[in-house]
Amino acid sequence: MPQFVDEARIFVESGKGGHGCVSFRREKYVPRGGPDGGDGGRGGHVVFVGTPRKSTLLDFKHRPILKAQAGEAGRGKKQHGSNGRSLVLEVPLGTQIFDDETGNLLFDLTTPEVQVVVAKGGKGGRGNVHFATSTRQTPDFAEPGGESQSYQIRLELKLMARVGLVGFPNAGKSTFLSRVTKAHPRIAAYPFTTLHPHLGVLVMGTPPDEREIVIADLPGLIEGAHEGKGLGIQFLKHVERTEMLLHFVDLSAENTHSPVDAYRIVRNELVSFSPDLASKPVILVGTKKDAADPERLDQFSAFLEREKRPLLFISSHTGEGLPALLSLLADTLPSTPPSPDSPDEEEPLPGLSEIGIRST
Ligand SMILES: Nc1nc2c(ncn2[C@@H]2O[C@H](COP(=O)(O)OP(=O)(O)OP(=O)(O)O)[C@@H](O)[C@H]2O)c(=O)[nH]1
Ligand SMILES: [Mg+2]
Repeated sequence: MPQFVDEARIFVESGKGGHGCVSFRREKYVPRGGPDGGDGGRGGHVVFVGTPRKSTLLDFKHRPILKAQAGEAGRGKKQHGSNGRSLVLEVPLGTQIFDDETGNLLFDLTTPEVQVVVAKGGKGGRGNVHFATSTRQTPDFAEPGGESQSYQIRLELKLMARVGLVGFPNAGKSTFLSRVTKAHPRIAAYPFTTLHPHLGVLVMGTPPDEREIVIADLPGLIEGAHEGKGLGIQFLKHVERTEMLLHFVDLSAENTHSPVDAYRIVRNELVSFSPDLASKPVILVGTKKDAADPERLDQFSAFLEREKRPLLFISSHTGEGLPALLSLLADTLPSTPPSPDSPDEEEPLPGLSEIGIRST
């Protein structure tokens, strides 16, 4: 499992355009050849593309400066300089690109394989062949290549999942994910087994009505997570884009807290992180039904009834309760994810020039 890095600051620069060439035809028996200086090549762009094949921004930690190739200068005999190679950088789906100086969000890469040009390569300069006129037959100048663009940007990954799993450490989140998806998260009988978020794909229904629902498993939260205790709450940003949360509460005697306390503590941490996140629909799930302490089971049932919530108990070991939970999940989630806030999310946000980072 590659190291999980969800933020990176980098400097990107496109390639300059190649200069246009000043040249004149020189051939035997052609005493006064006209201009034949070719055009310079275009500079390479710096392009980003979101892909589900990547899950971390780790690459960028080691490559903080990224430059595309410059265009080649034009040559005599009307030869065009070659274009600079664009730098196409793959980032995990859900990566946001910010202007690091202003903090403005520039692009949000939420659709697979959509490319955005962050720094546009300079135009190739025109060679002197273009500048001959009836009165100026020997133009001794050509256009210089266009300037490059350079920006200091910040990349921030916010995973794309429709459902997020939250709860105390050891509540059984990863076990559930491994049971209902093909993901293989690490599972162990101690807290903080999961050190960073990871995704699993739940496949529901049968073709042609098959649905894929991406679920994000998070590290456990403890009291004071919003002050940095345990692994802190910084990972909660990865469930900000979800449509709903599954909040898991361990009903076994091993839980150091009563289920209701365990629920309340995690709930407080969610509220401390963001009211928006806390206002998402939540399904409350009692876990480890096979090993549930009867008193705790009763206490939690009474709590759920008071809260007018469905009684949902699962055992990821025996499979009990999983069909009921999955069908509630399917009923709660619309069959197609809501479209993102802005319809042209891959387009630069208003106020930005067509391709560059800043409006000029
Ligand atoms: N008896 C029983 N044990 C379970 C069940 N689900 C999970 N466990 C056990 O509970 C322990 C913790 O499970 P994990 O899935 O790693 O818990 P987690 O919530 O992902 O924990 P963190 O990653 O530390 O936050 C493991 O020893 C699991 O085998 C269950 O349904 N029944
Ligand atoms: Mg885990």
